[in-house]
Amino acid sequence: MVEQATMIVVAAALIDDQGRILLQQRAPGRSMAGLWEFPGGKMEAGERPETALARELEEELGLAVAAEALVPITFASADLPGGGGRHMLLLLYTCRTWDGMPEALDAAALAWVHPSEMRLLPMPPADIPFIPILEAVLGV
Ligand code: 9L3
Ligand code: MG
Repeated sequence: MVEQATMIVVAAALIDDQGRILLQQRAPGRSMAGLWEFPGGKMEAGERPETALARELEEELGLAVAAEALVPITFASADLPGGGGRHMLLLLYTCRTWDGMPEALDAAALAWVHPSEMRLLPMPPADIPFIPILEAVLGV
């Protein structure tokens, strides 16, 4: 059996001054198209998680984020889509300060939502366990 490294995915809950969180809708043609996720993506070999997440937020949203603005909150493991028994580890950070206005450079759409509204949007299975944890962080 060939050993494969666990895929590590870093993701951010960007929180605005009204306590809303930014979700992006995965674009058509991608895996899990149409689902609303916390922005982020795969950590590349040799990258620190915060560096990887800042890179993803620049690529996907056009934002400049300082590594110190990324606060690690929790993690979850999930099966990789497509079966095969491979899994990924998803690391969630919060972020309350950034430079720029988020743009959907990679996603089909962006939405600022209150944590309670997240349950109305279809999300990747890996992201759903983060909702009650973010509610606790935000005190709602
Ligand atoms: N994924 C799940 N939830 C997220 C993110 C950013 C990513 N919040 C999953 C989707 C893919 C894998 O992680 O299966 C890699 O993500 P991408 O590189 O396709 O964005
Ligand atoms: Mg991504």
